[in-house]
Amino acid sequence: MGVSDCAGVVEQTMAARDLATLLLFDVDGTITEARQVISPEMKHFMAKVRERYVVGLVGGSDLDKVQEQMGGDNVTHLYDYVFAENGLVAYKDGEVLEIQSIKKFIGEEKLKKFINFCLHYIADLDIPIKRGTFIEFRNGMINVSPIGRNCSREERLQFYEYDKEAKVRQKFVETVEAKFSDFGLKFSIGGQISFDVFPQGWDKTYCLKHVELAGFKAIHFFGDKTFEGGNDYEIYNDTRTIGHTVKNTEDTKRMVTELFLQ
Ligand code: M1P
Repeated sequence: MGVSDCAGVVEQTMAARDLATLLLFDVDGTITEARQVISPEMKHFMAKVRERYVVGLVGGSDLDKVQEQMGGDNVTHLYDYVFAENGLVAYKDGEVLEIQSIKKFIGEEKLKKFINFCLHYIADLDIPIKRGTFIEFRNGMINVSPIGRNCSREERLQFYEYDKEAKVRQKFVETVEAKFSDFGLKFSIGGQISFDVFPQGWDKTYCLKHVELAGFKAIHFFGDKTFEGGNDYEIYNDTRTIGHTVKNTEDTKRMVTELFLQ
C-alpha cells in the first residue's frame, strides 16, 4: 500500500469516528485493577473504542500514576482527553489545558495547619503497620494515607481489608471534616489506602468544564465508585453526563461493547 493509500485509510478511520459523543472513563476499578497497570487486552479494547468515539480518562491519581497505569506510554497522546487529579491536571490531544493549584487556592497558612494536624493524627493512630509517605502533595489536591503510600502491594491489600472493619479512613475524614469545616475542603475516599483532599467543587465534575466547550451531544461516564461518598458519585450524577456504574474492568468492556460497539 502506498503512502497516499495509507493516508486514505487513516482519513476513513477518523471520518468513521463519532465526534459528537465523548466516552469518559474512571481509571482504578474501571479500566484497571486498583493502582495496577492496564491489561494488554483492555489497552487494545480502549484503542478500538477510540477508533469509533472520542475517549477521555478521568482519575483521582496524579499524572505520573495514570501514566504508569496506562503502561508507561505517553498517555496524553493515547487518549483524546486525560484528566489526572479529577481534571485539575488536564490534557487534550497531548497539550496541557490546565494545571490547578491547591496551594494557591487555600494558601500556605491553612495548608500548613491542615498538614500538621494530619501528621499528628497519623502519629497517634494505632494501626497494624505504618510505612512512609503519609501525605502526598499534588498539584490540585493532597492525598493522605494512614499506612503510608510506599507500602507494598500486599500491605496495601491487607490495609484495605483491615480498614473495611476498622474504618480508619472514615473516622479520619469525619474528624478533619469537623475540624476544618471552614476551609471549604472536600474529602474523598477513592482508593484502598488513602483519601483525597481538595477544595469543594474540585471533584471529578471539574473536568467537565474542559469538555463542555467542545459541544458534545452526549458525554457518557463509566465508573465503579458511583455510590454516595465514592469519588465517581458527583460526575455520575451530574446532569451533563450519562452515568454508567461498572463492577470491574470486564463489566466495563461488556457494557461499552453492548452500548457502543455492536
Ligand atoms: O483513583 C482512585 C484513587 O487511587 C489512589 O488511591 P489509593 O492509593 O488509596 O488506592 C490515589 O491515587 C487516590 O488519589 C485516587 O483517588
